Amino acid sequence: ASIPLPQRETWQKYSAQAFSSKEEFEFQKETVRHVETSLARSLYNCDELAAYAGASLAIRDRLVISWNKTQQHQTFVDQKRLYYLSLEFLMGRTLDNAMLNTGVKSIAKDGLGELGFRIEDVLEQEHDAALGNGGLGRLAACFLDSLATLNYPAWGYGLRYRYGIFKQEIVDGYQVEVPDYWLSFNPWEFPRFDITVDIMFYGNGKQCTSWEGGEIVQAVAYDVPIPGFGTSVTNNLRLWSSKAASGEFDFQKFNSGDYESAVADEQRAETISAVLYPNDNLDRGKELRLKQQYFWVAASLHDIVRRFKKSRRPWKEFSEQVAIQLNDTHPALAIVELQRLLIDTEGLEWDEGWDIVTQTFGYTNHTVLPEALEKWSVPLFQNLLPRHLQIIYDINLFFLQSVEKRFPKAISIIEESTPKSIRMAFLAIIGSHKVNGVAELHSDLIQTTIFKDFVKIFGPDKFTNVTNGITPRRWLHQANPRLSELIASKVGGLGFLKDLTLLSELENYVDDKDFKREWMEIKYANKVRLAKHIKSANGVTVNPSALFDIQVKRMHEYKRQQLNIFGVIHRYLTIKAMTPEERKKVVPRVSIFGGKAAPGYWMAKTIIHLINCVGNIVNKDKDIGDLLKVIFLEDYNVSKAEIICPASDISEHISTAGTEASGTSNMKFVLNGGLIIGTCDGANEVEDLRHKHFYGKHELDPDLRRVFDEIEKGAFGPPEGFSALINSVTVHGDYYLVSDDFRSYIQTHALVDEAYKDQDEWAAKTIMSVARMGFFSSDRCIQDYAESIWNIEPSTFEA
Ligand code: B1H
Ligand code: IMP
Repeated sequence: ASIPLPQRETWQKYSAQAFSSKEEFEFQKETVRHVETSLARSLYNCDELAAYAGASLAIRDRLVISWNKTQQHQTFVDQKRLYYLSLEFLMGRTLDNAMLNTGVKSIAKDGLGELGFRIEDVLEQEHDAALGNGGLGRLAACFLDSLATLNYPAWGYGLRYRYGIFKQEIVDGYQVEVPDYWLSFNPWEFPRFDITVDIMFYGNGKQCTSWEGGEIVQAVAYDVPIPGFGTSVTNNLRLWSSKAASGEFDFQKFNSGDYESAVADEQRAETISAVLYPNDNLDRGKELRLKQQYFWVAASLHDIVRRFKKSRRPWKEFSEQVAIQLNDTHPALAIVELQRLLIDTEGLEWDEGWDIVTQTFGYTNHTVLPEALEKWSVPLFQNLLPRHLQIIYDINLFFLQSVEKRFPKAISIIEESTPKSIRMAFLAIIGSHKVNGVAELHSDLIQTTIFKDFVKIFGPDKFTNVTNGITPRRWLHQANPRLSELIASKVGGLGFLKDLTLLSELENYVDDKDFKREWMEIKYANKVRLAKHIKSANGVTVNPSALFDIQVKRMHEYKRQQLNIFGVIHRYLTIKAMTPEERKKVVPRVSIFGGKAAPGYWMAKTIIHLINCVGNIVNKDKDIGDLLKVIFLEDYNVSKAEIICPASDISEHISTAGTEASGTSNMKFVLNGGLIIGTCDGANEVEDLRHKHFYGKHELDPDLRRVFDEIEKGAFGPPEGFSALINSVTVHGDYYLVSDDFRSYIQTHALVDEAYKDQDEWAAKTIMSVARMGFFSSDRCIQDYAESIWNIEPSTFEA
């Protein structure tokens, strides 16, 4: 419904202008106006939350103008767009980022000051948008920032969960999950009640070319503006929310007096987008999860196809206009759904359709862990999506026919288990034109192990690597403004935030005394800030001069927080056994942990409990004092990470060799001037070691034995709670090779202690590390995708 031609000139006369930094932004005036008119408050009842709301609405107004202009421009030029399909977008807070990206933070800071508020307190009011579990979801958020910053026409598509990842509380040392209802006030989303798609489930697809008689649920679009840094391009993230379809069906129920069951229908429909599955690197195969996937994929594809059709191009141009990236296999159903639309609805021949499909999709693999590779039970799938199952069988049949006989069942999409299951990774490979891993080692590994047969069939060109990256805007400029300023003063201004390779200039300052002093002062100030947080959250006083050793990430056995806490116990026992003279040489340490365990992951919860129990003993031990403190930070999330990453001296990335595809917090810590401890490559040795544990004799390292003895003696509380954790190492084959790596882990920490004593050399090491971080920007990563996979071009417009 656009405005008729004769009235458009008038309309344009009154149309709001896009924000330009030259234009005076009357922040105070607009904030007060929003507090008074949008919120109906006044100077007599404006608390920090209202100030946050008013400021957000004022900033939002600017953002929305650029957003509308960007969308109009992109529609007008009608070039190829990227669609990034991800079940997770771990965005964190928006206001601070929006102010920095649009260049109005200092105006807002001063303005809020004049109005009687500290900007830090106002920013604290915002609830994190936590629609993700961990690295995979945060990666999607960094990608959106880079796509907009680099002016690419790109949309994100996801689900608008009513509950994001649960809030973690620690009660008596145990994790307790609390629902995360984050939508009570969210100024950053725009409901589009006019943009809806009806999505069908169940029914029957027996006639081979159609699907009918199912249950219908409605998808409603909610749009979120994604501003680029230092550009007027503002892209769109579209999240779908489920509600009952408002057809005659409902009216009949209402009219016939069946009010209760009509409401029950409504609730069942709303359940689809109600909650994010809280598993990281784990597939549980639940029907509701499959419903979520299809609901989101079908709504998104419908929208993408509708937009494509507006330009009336022939179908063969589809993949010249549309690139769709699959963030892991969670959206792999999109391959099947597009083929279904093309052959069932649009009437294309199978082969015509299939060419379009395979030219359109790219698939990113994020994990080799077998328990994380998605499989769907065929009976469950058949019941929910009968027509899609037929299409999958056809895709599989044509694929198997096309390859030589020598490939056995190993490459079939259908696994001959009981019941049979659908291997989503295989479907994703077969239906895409490119498959990529997320780090050099990981990409090599998938090509030589889980996907090696497909490399033989399709050739090596279909497989590639795109090393992950992070956005330096949020993870340096926003999280660590002082460091960002200091760097800017040496590398020719803030331009490095858009070209991170400029950091290499810092190599010239590794011997600059003044620079190093300021560098270390900033680190110290960031540690003081974290120490304050620890004091208020944990009630423990930590010394900011101590070495801060941090491991924050989802709790998982493969990530080996257990190795870390066993090492901490070893350190504790070692210090306890020292003479006062020896103790003088000890480098004081604060071991900091944080991360959520999936609610059903019992072993991960046990590790959290052990960390808290150890902290409880060590932190109260007067004999140890400041030499060692052990902290578990409750409810690790994006906004806490922004405080934590700038405050590390050392961070830990110690997963079992070959298990962590990439990791991205490693990059955040180094970019903020921390060093890291990490596992070397060794994926090939892992299987041999596991075999030895099972069949050979394995002598437990005596120091690790001592750690276990102490736990078993009850030094940290009733030992029964920890027996499964110890047994997993001593009795059950030590799958994650904790005992194999314990010695070298302890030795590495000894090296760290020695290195930390020479603060000057330490400063030089951290500066050198930052100088070499240029590669790890998500801008480089997105450029790589754009050129080698998506074939899209940037596009700007006159603001
Ligand atoms: C990563 C996941 C993941 N890999 C299944 N795989 C999920 C798998 O809900 N699920 O079923 C959720 C998440 N997440 C992470 O991706 C890797 O472990 C990291 O190493 C990597 O840095 C990150 C981004 O590529
Ligand atoms: P869609 O492609 O129809 O989903 O539209 C996406 C956005 O592009 C809309 O919200 C508008 O901001 C903009 N837009 C859509 N159609 C037009 C058009 O015909 N001219 C200019 N902008 C448009």
